[in-house]
Amino acid sequence: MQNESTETVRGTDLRLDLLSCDQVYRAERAFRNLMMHEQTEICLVVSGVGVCCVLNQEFPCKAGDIFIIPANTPHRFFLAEKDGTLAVRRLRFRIGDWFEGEIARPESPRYCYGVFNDNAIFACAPLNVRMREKANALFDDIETERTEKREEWTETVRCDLAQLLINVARYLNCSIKNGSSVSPAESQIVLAALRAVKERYGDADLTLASLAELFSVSASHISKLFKSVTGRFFSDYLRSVRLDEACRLLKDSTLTVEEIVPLCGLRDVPSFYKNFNRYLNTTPAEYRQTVRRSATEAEHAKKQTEEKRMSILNEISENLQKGKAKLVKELVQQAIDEGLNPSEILDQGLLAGMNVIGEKFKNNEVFVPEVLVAARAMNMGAQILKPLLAEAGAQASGKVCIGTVQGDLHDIGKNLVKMMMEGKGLEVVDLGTDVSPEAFVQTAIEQDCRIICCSALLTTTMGVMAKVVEEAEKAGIRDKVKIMIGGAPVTEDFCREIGADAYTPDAASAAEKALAFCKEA
Ligand code: B1M
Repeated sequence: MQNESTETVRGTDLRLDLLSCDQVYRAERAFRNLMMHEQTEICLVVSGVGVCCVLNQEFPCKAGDIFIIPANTPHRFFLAEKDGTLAVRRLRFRIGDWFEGEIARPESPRYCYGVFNDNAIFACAPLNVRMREKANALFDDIETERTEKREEWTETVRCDLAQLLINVARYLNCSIKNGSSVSPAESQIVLAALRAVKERYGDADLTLASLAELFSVSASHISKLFKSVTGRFFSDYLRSVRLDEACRLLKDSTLTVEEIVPLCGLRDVPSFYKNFNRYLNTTPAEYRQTVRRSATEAEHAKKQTEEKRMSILNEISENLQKGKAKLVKELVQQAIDEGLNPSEILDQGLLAGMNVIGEKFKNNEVFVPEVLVAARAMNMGAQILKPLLAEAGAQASGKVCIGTVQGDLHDIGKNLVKMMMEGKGLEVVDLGTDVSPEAFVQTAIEQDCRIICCSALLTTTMGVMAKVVEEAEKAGIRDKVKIMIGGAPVTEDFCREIGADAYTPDAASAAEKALAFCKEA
């Protein structure tokens, strides 16, 4: 992570770049001060064209637009233009509990939800290309930070974000309460005050007066600045941070009130009780009891949900092994209705059951008939999942042919690959099982397929895949058609050895690779 000096430089950079934005406008119902809101969200449109919908208003947006939205808007989302895609990255800030970040999935095909929490768009501005790159890099930093350190934001990132917020707010011409704007030097003072509260809330000597002394300005000046930028009085803010910490300790530790008070920079036990009661409307003991009770209840509910989830997945797996196709179908539907993720139903329910059958088959504990009925149950369950595994809004993006190679009758894996590919919007010509190399190549030529996909489950039939490659070369289509292979005994080394273009271990990665090949074309 960056050190202190990088942080300052980056902050300045952002400020300068913001000053060179091409164009700026404000939404009609813009609020006066970005920092006045408890929760704020910054959304950067990374690519695409669409609209930002907040309540009943729609604001056109395109790559590079930055939206700043205050808290508590119930109905809010970004929507791509028809048939298009829109990627939006968003960050959520809570002034009291700095920068709780969230990144919307940039790969979302149609829209990204935002948690906008008030009743109007605060402001938006199109950024110039340089600033857009900067903002994007900043989001990257935050994302790395979030992934690697989870919720523990480093000071550098906090500073960058605060700088971004303050400068965007200033650039958007958000007048502050007294009508004057805050200079960069003044915003640094506010920043430092915010940091001091975050770092030194436990120090009872931290007061407005001590900060004023530190910056060689009057206490009333800092107080005015702080209120202008954050919308809160410094003393209120400091108290709320201290009380928050006290609440955290009451909840997460066994410390007594007498031990907690000095840790939170609070003056004495009686005034702590008084403030606690005044601002939280309860006593510390009651608070501790209530949060612990709700934590236990939440834990219990979570455990129950997990048990329920596992129980239905186990039921799917067990009934699949027994070949109860109708029941498996019903259970899969029930799992979907209960909100389980389709991929976990596939992996931990259907495929888990199929793996058990495979092991038993190998050990001669079950025989062909049992395996066949299990396979039927697997196929019926997978059919229910098919529309859910398909990506919403996927466009027709290429044609492929698929089959299980000559001599091989296993088709469950091949069918799954086909299903996933269709879900990605690919057109799939299914040649079935026992497909000869000539049939693969002939179909690719006649139907103008971009990819030939071969599946093999027997070590004895893997060799047919090499013949498919040879046949494609012989027919002169090798430079136009990609050959993808897969199936339990197939490996990456084998793929290289026979000169095929790609090996993928499972249906999902096969579909992704195929889509990538089609996009290359
Ligand atoms: Co057979 N069978 N089987 N079988 N069968 C296996 C494969 C076996 C490993 C069982 C064992 O002994 N443990 C073994 C092969 C041993 C070997 O060669 N290494 C075997 C055998 C020996 C046989 C017979 C020879 C048995 C006999 O008759 N004595 C015989 C052969 C028939 C023939 O094909 N000519 C035979 C018959 C059968 C059934 C007909 C009973 C039935 C097939 C029913 C059907 O498919 N409609 C069957 C089954 C079901 C199995 C097992 C139990 C399950 C296979 C399966 O569907 N798995 C299997 C044991 C096992 O694998 N544990 C076994 C679930 C499926 C989703 O996984 O197909 O691997 P899979 O697909 C995966 C990935 O591999 C990948 O994606 C899928 C999921 O993400 N993938 C690709 C697949 N294709 C891909 C293509 C790609 C990319 C990824 O790009 C193009």
